Amino acid sequence: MTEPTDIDHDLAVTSRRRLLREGGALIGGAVVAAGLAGGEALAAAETDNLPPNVPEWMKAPGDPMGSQLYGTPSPFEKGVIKNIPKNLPQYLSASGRTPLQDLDGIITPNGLFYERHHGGVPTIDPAQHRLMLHGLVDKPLIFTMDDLRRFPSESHIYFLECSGNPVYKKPYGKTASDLVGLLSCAEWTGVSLKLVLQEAGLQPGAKWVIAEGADAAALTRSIPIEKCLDDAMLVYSQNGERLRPQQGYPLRLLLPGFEGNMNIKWLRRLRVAAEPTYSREETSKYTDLMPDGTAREFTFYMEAKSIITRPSGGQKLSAPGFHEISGIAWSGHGTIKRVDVSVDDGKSWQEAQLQDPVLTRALTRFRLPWHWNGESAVIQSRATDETGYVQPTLPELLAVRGDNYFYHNNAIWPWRIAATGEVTNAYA
Ligand SMILES: Nc1nc2c(c(=O)[nH]1)N[C@H]1C(S)=C(S)[C@@H](COP(=O)(O)O)O[C@H]1N2
Ligand SMILES: [Mo]
Repeated sequence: MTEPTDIDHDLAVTSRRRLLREGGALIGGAVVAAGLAGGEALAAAETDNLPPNVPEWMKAPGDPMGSQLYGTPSPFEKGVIKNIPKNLPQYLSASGRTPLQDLDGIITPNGLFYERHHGGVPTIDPAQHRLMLHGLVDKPLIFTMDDLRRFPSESHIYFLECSGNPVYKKPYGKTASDLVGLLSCAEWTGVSLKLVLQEAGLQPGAKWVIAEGADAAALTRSIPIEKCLDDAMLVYSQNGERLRPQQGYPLRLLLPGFEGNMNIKWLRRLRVAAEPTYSREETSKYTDLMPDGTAREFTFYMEAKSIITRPSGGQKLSAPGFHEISGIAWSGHGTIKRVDVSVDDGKSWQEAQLQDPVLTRALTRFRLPWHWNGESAVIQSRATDETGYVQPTLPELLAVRGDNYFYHNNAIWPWRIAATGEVTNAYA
């Protein structure tokens, strides 16, 4: 117990015991009172920092300015990191997932943006980087980064998702991140690809743009011209700062709503062509085999999908009573129209509230207030996008696509809540 601070002078000095007794009423209900009582479990030294005492961090000035020239999260948040599987070789072909269950809102902080590389992360000097534009154009051009920054710029919030998110058959993994963490959302700034193509002048017969990355994989994909003349962007900034090396510094292609793989990072070349190039990544990979033996190639759009991130796998409900169910929904085809949530293993559904802004081809946050009665339950969410398309269940998806399918799994993922409050993957 120490000196009261200024704010206390008109208050009677309260004892810790009295606060605990009245705390629930003061801050609104049993949930919070239980939280205060939880403080009892703290070590004696730590309770010195609890009300009504003045905590130790108020007794001396904090760290001076300048101790961090680039900010980092609180040391108490050190567990909120990318999810990088330890059992997989992470050398050339690598992936690291966003910890979706630890994030709020719709924007992924740059340090937690998912990564997927096929030839490592190149270190590119922007002064030596060029974008070459050639093929079926009137005037082939080579741009420096400065040239590209002289074009009028634009910023948009879009999600990016790998089409192997998750692999198709058995949704393995414990957490939301394990399941669909190859998904992130950022505000991207760059130049409209249409503007840059117009600068070179498209020739008749220009139907595809072949994009190539400057990494050791020289990752190459064919993009239909319609997309290039619509909302495609050449991006140099992400959430206000320059792209991270992992996201394609200094320049990447951003194709809103299209599968992650087509969003070429470290972009060095655009060749305008009459035909697609049939690269490895669009034939042997990212193509799905249908039950009738035909290959579903050039699928492009990521279909409507959603997942509950809180409560989700690996978390634990502390006690029965009020819990907010919260999650994210997205669709490559446009905006999310509605999200329905079931708390009774799919028997009935309730419409969740969508958090503004609801943006096209961006993550949309949804919420549903819930009273957990303390019994085991299965909870899940189902997204509907502006086209009216409804996210399928896994059995529905398997019935249509069969056993040889591999990518593009947009099924519903139910979470099982045990009577203990523990949350697990209901399919695991
Ligand atoms: N040049 C290049 N571009 C690339 C890749 C790559 O390995 N090299 N990976 C692709 C894949 S499979 C995905 S899912 C996205 C991942 O983008 P991110 O690492 O910024 O999340 O980039 C795509 N663009
Ligand atoms: Mo990917």
